[in-house]
Amino acid sequence: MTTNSQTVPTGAGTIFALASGALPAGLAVIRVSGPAAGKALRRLTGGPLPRPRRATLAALGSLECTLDRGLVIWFPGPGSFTGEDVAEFHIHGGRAVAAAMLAELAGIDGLRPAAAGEFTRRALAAGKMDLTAAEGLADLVAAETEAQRVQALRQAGGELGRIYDRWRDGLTGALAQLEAAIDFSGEDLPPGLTEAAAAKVCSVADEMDAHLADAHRGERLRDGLRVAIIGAPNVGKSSLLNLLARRDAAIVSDAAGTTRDIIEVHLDLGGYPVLLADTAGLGRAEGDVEAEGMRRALERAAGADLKIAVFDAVSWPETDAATARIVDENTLVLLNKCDLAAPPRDARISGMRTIAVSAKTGEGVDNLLKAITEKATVICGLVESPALTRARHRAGLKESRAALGRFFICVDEKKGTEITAEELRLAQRALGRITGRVDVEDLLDVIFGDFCIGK
Ligand SMILES: Nc1nc2c(ncn2[C@@H]2O[C@H](COP(=O)(O)OP(=O)(O)OP(=O)(O)O)[C@@H](O)[C@H]2O)c(=O)[nH]1
Ligand SMILES: [Mg+2]
Repeated sequence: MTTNSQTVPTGAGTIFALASGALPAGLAVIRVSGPAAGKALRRLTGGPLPRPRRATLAALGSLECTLDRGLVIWFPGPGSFTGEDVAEFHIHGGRAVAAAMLAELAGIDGLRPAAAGEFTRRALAAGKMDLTAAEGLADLVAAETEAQRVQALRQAGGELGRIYDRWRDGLTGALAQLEAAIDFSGEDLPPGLTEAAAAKVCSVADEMDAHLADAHRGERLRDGLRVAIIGAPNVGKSSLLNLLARRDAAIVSDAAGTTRDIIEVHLDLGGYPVLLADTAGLGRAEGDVEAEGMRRALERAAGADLKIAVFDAVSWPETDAATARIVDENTLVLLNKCDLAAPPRDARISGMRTIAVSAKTGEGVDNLLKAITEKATVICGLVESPALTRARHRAGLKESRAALGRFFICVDEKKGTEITAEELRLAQRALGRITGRVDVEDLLDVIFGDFCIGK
């Protein structure tokens, strides 16, 4: 079984920080964690510790003056977020109230302000969560859309970490069998020991391959789907962006070549995070600026998860060749300006069905939104098994899988048991780095550079 052997170096002492968001607000939450948390709670309430995990109303402050009236909650360790004694103060969210409370806490012996991410570091140190769960928690705080929230909540609950732990346990079992072979070499060994170990490893490798062949869906959902609007000048690309964004993000005019650079807007479309890009019209470049605009447009189209190719309904069935060339199965094909000319329902371009819209009247936009959401569900929708969500996870898994590949070669070529076992150890270690079961010290600064919770 997995043992939690993490040792996370954290600063000593009792830390405190504002755990809630920007002030002023209705409420603010200050969290204190460490051996002096109980002392801080008693000092600020002027009474005994309240019953654990019960919100209790108290006047907060010093003997001389009350700073605020609020709720306090006492979480004695180890049953707390950090595993240490934790006190929470739910106060009014005024700037002066929070500042006075923080100053009062700073004046208590043994207390100091928390460093970025320090509460989470302590939770990791106490084995309250693995590294993927801590990342999930950061993603949950950052989640802007419904699908992101669900993915982050699953990861924060440890779903992803449990899969990697299970694989690591599988490799540990196989390694134990090989190590037995090393220990008893020269003596009579049960036949087929290496083969039995290899069979175990094989099932882990198969699961890993399936997990890695996910078309980056978890990362796409976390980072946002990149959607590019492409088309000839004046077909209504910027009008469409503005309509979807519900604001005038891009300049619209009847002069061809209005948009020269890429204009991006962040949207929540059907629960999916979308980074929608308007681009310069494709056509004949009149000068260097137009040429560069077109180059950027094509580059964006090539890097997009989904393209929206816009054609003019008025000139249909004549279509712009440069736009038609980039149409593939990852493209939604639009005939815009259908308020001026209604194309037939079965109009196709480059073999793809078209969606008739009018960026001017909003006609057909519901169909477009539905089509985008359907594509997004295919590209990054949640599936039953949790998806990896960061390049860090992918790199660790690839490293682990590569070591397993070398392990299989060693088995096939009947290399020494010692060399064979070493590959398993490397694979196991790479998995352990993802969950922070090993080498977590090296990873923390990288990870905590990324986010901070509770500070
Ligand atoms: N009637 C009608 N006019 C539209 C529609 N969409 C856009 N237009 C008009 O078409 C002109 C060009 O619109 P834009 O949105 O600037 O077109 P664009 O594709 O971004 O053009 P460039 O940036 O120059 O490549 C403007 O006058 C718009 O008002 C539509 O659905 N119906
Ligand atoms: Mg434009």
